[in-house]
This record gives sequence, structure tokens and C-alpha cells, in this order.
Amino acid sequence: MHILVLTPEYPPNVVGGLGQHVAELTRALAAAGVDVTVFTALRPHEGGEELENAPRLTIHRVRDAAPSPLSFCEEVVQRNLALLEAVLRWVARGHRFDLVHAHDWLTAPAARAVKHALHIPLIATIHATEFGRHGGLFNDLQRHISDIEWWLAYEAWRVICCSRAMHAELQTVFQVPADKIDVIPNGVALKPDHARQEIQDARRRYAEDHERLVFFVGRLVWEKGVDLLLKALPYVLASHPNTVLLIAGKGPEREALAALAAELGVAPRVRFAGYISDRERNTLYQAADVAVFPSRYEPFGIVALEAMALGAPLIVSGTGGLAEVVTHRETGLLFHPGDPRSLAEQIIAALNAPSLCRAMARRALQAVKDRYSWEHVAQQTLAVYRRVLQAAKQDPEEPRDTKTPLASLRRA
Ligand code: NHF
Repeated sequence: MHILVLTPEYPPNVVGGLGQHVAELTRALAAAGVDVTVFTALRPHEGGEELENAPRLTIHRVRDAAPSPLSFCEEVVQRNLALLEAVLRWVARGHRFDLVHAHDWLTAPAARAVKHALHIPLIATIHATEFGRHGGLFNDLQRHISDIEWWLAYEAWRVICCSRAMHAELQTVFQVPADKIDVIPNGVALKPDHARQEIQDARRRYAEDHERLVFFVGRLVWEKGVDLLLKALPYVLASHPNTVLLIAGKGPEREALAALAAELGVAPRVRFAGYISDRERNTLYQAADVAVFPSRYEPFGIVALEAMALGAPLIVSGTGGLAEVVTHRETGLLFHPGDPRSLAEQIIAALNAPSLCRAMARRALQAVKDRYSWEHVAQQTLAVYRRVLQAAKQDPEEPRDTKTPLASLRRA
């Protein structure tokens, strides 16, 4: 079986969970005997080899050569044209694919063109929606992105998503029929095997030995809810004044978060680490008293699996995939989404009860081992591929050209 994968992110250029997902999935598929060819577009500041070959896994990193785009949307279209050109060049050299698998809207135009031009089935994984990321659609750009997401879901033979929450969201936002969607949770491949000294050194970069360390890592964007963590901090400090909040990651909210910390009078207890390497992140999970992910919107939340795999006691908001991955007081603590008082209560509960934290972390590690491996994700994805290829064989006329005006279909 030969799969063509279109993705906006691939290592070394990873922005978030999508990039991690595609990297781990394609490696696991190749290990399971599937031939995988990845095409990913490089933005101007990104690097990486143009062509990389691993056993059964070929990665094309495509830089678009178009003149300066006038808008973000034009840039996306140019990137898709560059991807399409690279795919066609590869096909012209005699390479063949059984199906195309696209991840999120940024590669949708190329994916749709490949589907119809090569006459192969399209599978789409939708990792997150524009509607969900902003809690609604408030301007033309957001509506445009949402339309492309809808288009991708419409064109796809099957749609994959990572949680039951996303399964419901895709039905509500895009009217995707429930039986066209497969839920395949993400995986994690980390092990707590770092030396004790390395963990202690990482901790000492941010906190004194007598201080309690609360750790967040992620993109600093509204949907991740880091402001809620800052707003919870005064309540936490009232009962645990020796608490340090470590915020790792970068993003557009960085300045606003620093200003909020100052306004709340908690700035001296907050450390902004900026971008940290994966290794440092992994040691910090093991060094922290508790890891907190206060997202307002989280289709899955691979970070929760990372914390569970590395033994960090975990607090997450009871929303989206997070609420499916974490069971309250079993494998972590949940708080009411968007509520800093509720978050503070759970942080205080965790800091007050180290033995509960140890027990939850132990059970969380077991849950990760039992349920969340990338091999499992690859097998489930492979089952979807097989099912689609089987159905395509029985209906050789599919996929057909879409002649219906799309705008009337979606807005009807
Ligand atoms: O983990 C990978 C990731 C998810 O919740 C995450 C998200 C984007 O928002 O599936 O995709």
C-alpha cells in the first residue's frame, strides 16, 4: 500500500500537536509495512533537507518560489500550488499512490486537486477547527478558513478526528454525517528515563529546592488558557506562598500574559522560559510538582499524554479531548473550563496531597501504556485505509468530479 501524506507541519518544523502526530504516525505506518511519501511545505524561515529517505518513508520539503504574497490567504494558495507541483513531478517520474491523506485545512486545496487529478480516495484528519479555536467565527478570515475546513471534510471519503468531542464538533460545525467519521486518539512515546541529576538541574534553573513548581508548556495563544493559570495564582499563593509558576513556550500572547502577571501582582512568582527543547520539557515534567493544561479548547491535548507518560501529576480543564484522556482523581484532576477559582482549588488540592498525586501519576502511566501507543494509532489508521480502498474497489467510478456549486451546498 502506498500512501501520499500532505501536511502543513513535519519535523524539524513543528508548531504543535499536528506536526507531532503526523511525524509519529508516518513513522509507525512505515514500520508496519506501509510505503509513505510525505509532502510538506516550508515557510520562508523554516529549514530541513529537501528530500529525506528512511525505510518506506520519503519526505519532500517543498519551498514555494512565488513572488511576495499580498495576504496570508494568497500565501496558503501559493504553498498549495508548490505542493501540487512537487507531487505531480514525483508522479511524472513514475511513482503511484493508492490514496491521499491530508491533515487540516492548510493542505486542503492541494489534497482536493490530487484526489480528482489522480483519481484516488482522499482521507482527511481534522485536528482542530477554526470555529473551536476562537469559540465562533468573528471575521471574514475565520469564515474563509472554516469554509475550507468544511470543503476538506466534504471532499474526503472518510474523516478522522482524535476524540469523541471532535466527532461531535465536526457534526455540529460542518454537518459531517456521524458514520463518515472515525475517532482515533493520539499516542505518546516518551519514557521517564532521565538521570536524577539532570532533573534536579532543570528544576533549579527555575525554582529553589523549597519552592513548589507548577509547570505549563504550550503555545501562548488564547485557546490554551494560560491567562486562567495566572488568574488562579493569587488564590494558590494565599495558601502556598512558595509556589513558582513556570510558563514554557512562545506565542502572540506573551506580552499580554506578562502584563497580566504584573497587574495581578504575581510577576515575581512567574517565570517565562520561552521556547524550550523537547529534552528540557521532558525533564521539567519530571521535576514539576504538578503540570497544568488550562485550555479553553483542546480537541485532544497530546501534552496531557506527555505529562502522564513522564509521571507528572496533572491538572487539566474538563473540556474536549482532555476530559476524555484524564479521569478526575484517578489519573489527574479536572477543573471547570474557564474558571480560575476552580483551577486554583485543584492546584491547592494537588499541592496539599503529594500521596494522591503519586497515586494518580502511577495510574496515569499505566493508562498511557495500556491505551496510547503510536503503533496502535497506526493500526487503527491502517484499518481506515483498508476499508476505504476496499470500498473504492467496489465503486471504481469514485471519486467523481464535484460539479455542484459548493457555496450553495454549505450555506443552504
Ligand atoms: O492534540 C493532534 C493535535 C491535538 O488538541 C490538539 C490540537 C491539534 O489542538 O491531533 O491537534
